[in-house]
Amino acid sequence: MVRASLSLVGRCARRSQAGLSLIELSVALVVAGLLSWASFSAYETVSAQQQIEKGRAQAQQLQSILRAFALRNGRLPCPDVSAVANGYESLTAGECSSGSQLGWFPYVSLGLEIPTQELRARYAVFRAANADVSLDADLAVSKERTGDSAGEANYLDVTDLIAALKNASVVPLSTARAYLTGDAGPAGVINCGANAVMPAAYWVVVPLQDRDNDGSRMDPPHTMTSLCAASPSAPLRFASDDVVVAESPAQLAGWLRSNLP
Ligand SMILES: [Ca+2]
Ligand SMILES: [Ca+2]
Ligand SMILES: [Ca+2]
Repeated sequence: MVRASLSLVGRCARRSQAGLSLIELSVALVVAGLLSWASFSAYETVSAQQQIEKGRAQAQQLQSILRAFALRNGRLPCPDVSAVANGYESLTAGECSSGSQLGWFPYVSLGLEIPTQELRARYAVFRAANADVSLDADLAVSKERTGDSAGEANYLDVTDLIAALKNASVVPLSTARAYLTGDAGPAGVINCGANAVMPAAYWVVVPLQDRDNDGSRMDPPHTMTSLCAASPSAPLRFASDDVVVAESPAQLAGWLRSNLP
């Protein structure tokens, strides 16, 4: 009898031990789940940050190449307006097709390889052609604007682009040409319609991921058809990871003047 009740106590103890370890196991599973969720989120944050660093590096490289091209050719590149993004400037008879002011960055024409989708940049260039060459501000076309003749030192060179940039800086701001909106700070709200801040000689937008889930890698305020870009000083935003580099006509003219060959 004593032995029987002893063995009953033993069974109860074993059962309660089994019960406890089941509770412990489920607690352990929940903790493990939380830990792996936390480390996954941390991983996601880190890799998003790495992506943005990659986008910034890419955008800066494109800006250096644009500036070098401008110094050498006395104009800015013409956008690649092909639907397939083949990487070539959209030229007609060797000149930037009229009206081509927004498209893809012309990688191949500038000696680069076309990068992966998320790094493939949109590009806009300021174009305000004028029949009076002393007022012409078509930055994608090489034109003699400083009265030099063929064979003279400054014939069709960067000084003619600087003249076009000077003209561009006094063309009234228009949303029909490349321009910048604010930066959610000193330059005002990021709103293409309500806050056009300044003309852009060019802007480059590296889209990275589709952060606002609208099916396009471009995020607000950027769209595939808009001539508007956020100011490069705009901070990172929840619904946008797009990276912008841009210069106003005056800024680019200043850079070119201080880097004249
Ligand atoms: Ca000239
Ligand atoms: Ca994006
Ligand atoms: Ca998007």
